[in-house]
Amino acid sequence: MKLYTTRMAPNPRRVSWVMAEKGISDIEIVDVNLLGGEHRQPEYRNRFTFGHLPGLELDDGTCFTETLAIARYLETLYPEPNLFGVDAREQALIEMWTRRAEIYLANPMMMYVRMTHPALAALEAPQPEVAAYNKAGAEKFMKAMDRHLANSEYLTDRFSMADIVAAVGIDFGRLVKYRPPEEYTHLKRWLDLCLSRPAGKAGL
Ligand SMILES: N[C@@H](CCC(=O)N[C@@H](CS)C(=O)NCC(=O)O)C(=O)O
Repeated sequence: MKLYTTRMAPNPRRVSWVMAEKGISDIEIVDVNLLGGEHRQPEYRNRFTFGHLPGLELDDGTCFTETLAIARYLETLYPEPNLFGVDAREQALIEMWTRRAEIYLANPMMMYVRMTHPALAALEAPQPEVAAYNKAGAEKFMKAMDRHLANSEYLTDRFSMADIVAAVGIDFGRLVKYRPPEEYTHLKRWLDLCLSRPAGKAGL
């Protein structure tokens, strides 16, 4: 199995984090030069259809992208520690928070940083108004998260994939020196807790 990935990028970091939580070390790592556009070359695109990182290539030649598809595949192969839920209730709650975190937080944060950081102009021309719109959208979700986290240590009853998606999404903002609004104290407590995990540094 080969993981096509790159350091510092948020989607690859989510998979690196999952691998570190599960102690997975037997997957070959192929470093792809994102800013150099290696993922947009025909060799990569033909393999994965999209020029997206991370991508997983199985030993039988099957290739797929999408962080959550890769993370779920790894969960099946390396079930412990469980990150996606052990019963119907837990699976539903983790799925809900994972989807919320990806749609309303991680994706807008990614667009905000991408439309702001000068080095990322190599991927797409910066557009300040798009950056501002996405930052505001992410912060609206952070406010709701802060309310929820006032009564919950993690997004669900215990640390899960949802926390990885949300924490990586917010922490990607560090690239443009972004910090969540200070009044979101419960969010800060939760973010520090997630980032202090040994696996929290994976992929940086
Ligand atoms: N929905 C995809 C998004 C993957 C994605 O956008 N990855 C970024 C790196 S964080 C990428 O490959 N960008 C390439 C580009 O924009 O050219 C996932 O969850 O894996």
